[in-house]
Amino acid sequence: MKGDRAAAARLISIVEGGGRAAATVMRSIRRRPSRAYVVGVTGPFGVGKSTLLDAIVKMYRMRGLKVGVVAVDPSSKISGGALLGDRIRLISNIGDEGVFFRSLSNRGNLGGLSKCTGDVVRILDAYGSDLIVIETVGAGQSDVDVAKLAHTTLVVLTPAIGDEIQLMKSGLIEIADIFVVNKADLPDADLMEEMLKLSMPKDGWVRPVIKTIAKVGVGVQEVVESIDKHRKYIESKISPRGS
Ligand SMILES: Nc1nc2c(ncn2[C@@H]2O[C@H](COP(=O)(O)OP(=O)(O)O)[C@@H](O)[C@H]2O)c(=O)[nH]1
Ligand SMILES: [Mg+2]
Repeated sequence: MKGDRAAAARLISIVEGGGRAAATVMRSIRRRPSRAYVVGVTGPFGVGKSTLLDAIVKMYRMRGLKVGVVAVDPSSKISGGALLGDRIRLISNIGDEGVFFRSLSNRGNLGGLSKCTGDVVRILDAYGSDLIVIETVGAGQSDVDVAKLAHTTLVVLTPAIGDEIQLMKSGLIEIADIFVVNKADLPDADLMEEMLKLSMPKDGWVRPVIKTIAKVGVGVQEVVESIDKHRKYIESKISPRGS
């Protein structure tokens, strides 16, 4: 709570371990009201979530915000290398004391990953983060759960995901507050954009569809502006008089 980085890292490890020690940590952390704004970034594997996240974090850092990043990795054989990939890609923000990055894996944490993510968010909040970004692989229950933790949920897709039906079935459409069509340098980005624009508003919020080329930073500014706009929108719903 004094902003000690090493202490925060240690507390996260304790919470990952679970059991009595974790419960004790969380009991004292939960007494403190949360204040950080939480953004979820989800979508299928390889669409460019980490790349986009990295660019978004950089923009918020330029505003002087302290940022926490939680990458939830399902640690399957397929994505075994993703953990390292994420670490390397996020290197542009590593070494920056204003960014706290942590990967979580569900190894030995069966069924508890979502709970653990929530606890880690609370710890990074107590540590003093202004903004916390959670990245999940768009593969089921953990995404739906993460959407509950996040104030604003970004669903990242690419033009290549042509199969509309499969997309609907994945449940990703329902949880989005903002759609991002990344890899807009590939063909058919407009098609994907148009398709997503047909989706229903969520709680009266008309969900923006933003095309990006995250690897070169195109459209990232617009994504950040949409996050800010959505934040204002939900805050106006919670306290209409701004109190
Ligand atoms: N063509 C293209 N490739 C991109 C873009 N953004 C990211 N990538 C690449 O897509 C791959 C997967 O990116 P990554 O951020 O790891 O995806 P994640 O699995 O969703 O986190 C990497 O090779 C990136 O360089 C983009 O806008 N256009
Ligand atoms: Mg990633």
